[in-house]
Amino acid sequence: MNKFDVTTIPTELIEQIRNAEHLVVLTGAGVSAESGIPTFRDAMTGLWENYRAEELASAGGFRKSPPLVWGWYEWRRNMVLQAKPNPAHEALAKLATKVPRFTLVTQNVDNLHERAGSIDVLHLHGSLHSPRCFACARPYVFDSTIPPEINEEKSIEPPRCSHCGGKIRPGVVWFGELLPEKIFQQAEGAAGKCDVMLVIGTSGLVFPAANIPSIAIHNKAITVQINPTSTDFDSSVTYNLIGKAGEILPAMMELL
Ligand code: BV8
Ligand code: ZN
Repeated sequence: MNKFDVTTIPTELIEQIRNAEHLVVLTGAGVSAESGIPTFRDAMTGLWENYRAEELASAGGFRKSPPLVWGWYEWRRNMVLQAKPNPAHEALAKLATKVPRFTLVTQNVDNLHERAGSIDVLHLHGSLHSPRCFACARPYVFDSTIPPEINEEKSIEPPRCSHCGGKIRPGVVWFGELLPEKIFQQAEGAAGKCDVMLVIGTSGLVFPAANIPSIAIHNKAITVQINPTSTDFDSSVTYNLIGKAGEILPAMMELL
């Protein structure tokens, strides 16, 4: 794919971001792609290639085969801990300082936004870094910050809860599970009040997270999609910037 041509960023968009009262950003797996983190569907490789993501990322999938699912999450967590935030994460952390109000909502379960300096990130789908007991929900603390060397893809027996002996599960929201209510309400509220929203690196296939941009569009906010491929948002956003987040966002910051 050829490099994004920064001169195609409309000047009126830069003005609109500069004058934004409340800027909301929604990110999906695409914002971590340039950190080398496979997007959700790309993560179905090796041991997991014969499974649908919706199957593994579910309580039923975990009940059926805890080691297969726990191994998938530990492989993903290990990748995240070995990865670094990319220029897209860094640009968003800087962007927060340019406007009076800024809300960052993410569908991602990695901690790359935080490691780039973003604060108060609303994680709609939880986090790889906050496991808990599947039985009593007590939080579990990984016994070492550097995960076991899980480079190859393998099944791993999940650890046990020291309180009740239950299996430890990833701290993510699985398919069929409710999103964290307060966090989702905060995200919906921000989407309903913002005057500008950036929708970055999401295919918009997963609900109810995919409703967030529609709330902003309905609320007549200026909406901008940043994605190299087309999505259902193409025809309803104000601006569609076709390209990689790691190229477009730093270019935008230069112009701001
Ligand atoms: C629920 C954590 C209710 C786990 C994830 C309507 C309303 C409500 C629910 C539903 C509904 N219709 C269907 C449902 C059910 C289901 C759903 O949405 N299914 C889909 C498959 C149709 N939703 C649920 O189950 C939700 N729960 O609604 O509960 C309920 C519950 C109980 C009883 C009654 C009702 C829970 C959904 C949360 C699932 N958990 N993540 C984990 O990570 O393992 S979702 C997961 O997949 C990700 O978090 C992400 O949100 C989603 C998609 O992942 P990806 O495809 O990887 O990423 P993304 O979509 O962001 O696509 C990548 C994009 O990046 C692409 O567009 C690509 O072009 C772009 N890109 C690539 N490189 C770059 C780039 N962009 C910019 N720069 C680049 N360099
Ligand atoms: Zn327990």
